[in-house]
Amino acid sequence: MRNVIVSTGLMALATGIIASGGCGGDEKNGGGEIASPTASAAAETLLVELDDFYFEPEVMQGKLGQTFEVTAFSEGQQTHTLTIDELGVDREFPASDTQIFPLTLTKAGEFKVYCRYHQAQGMTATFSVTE
Ligand SMILES: [Cu+2]
Repeated sequence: MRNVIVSTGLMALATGIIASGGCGGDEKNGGGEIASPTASAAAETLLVELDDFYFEPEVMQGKLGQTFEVTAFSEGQQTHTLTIDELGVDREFPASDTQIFPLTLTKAGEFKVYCRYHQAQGMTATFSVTE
């Protein structure tokens, strides 16, 4: 009887390890296999286009503490960056590149979104984070 209980416990443990491994890309949640589906369903998608020489949308908005799944794609001929100093974002996009990454809004305020190469050409946008 005791042996049965122990081996069932081990099976559950092994299953838990395998399930956690499968969610490796979700380390921001740290909640294991039960929390992950809920958390990723709650993450809103934010589409950002980088082009020669502008961002679309020009104004992005969110709430303090919110996490977005950002899908950023470059439609330009030039290499661009998606840079937001205050939110710790600095990604470079060769022509036609697409990147998907999580973005947690850790500060409230109006932040400048810009391309490091083309901000002089007006390649800027605004990220507004409300409390
Ligand atoms: Cu640029």
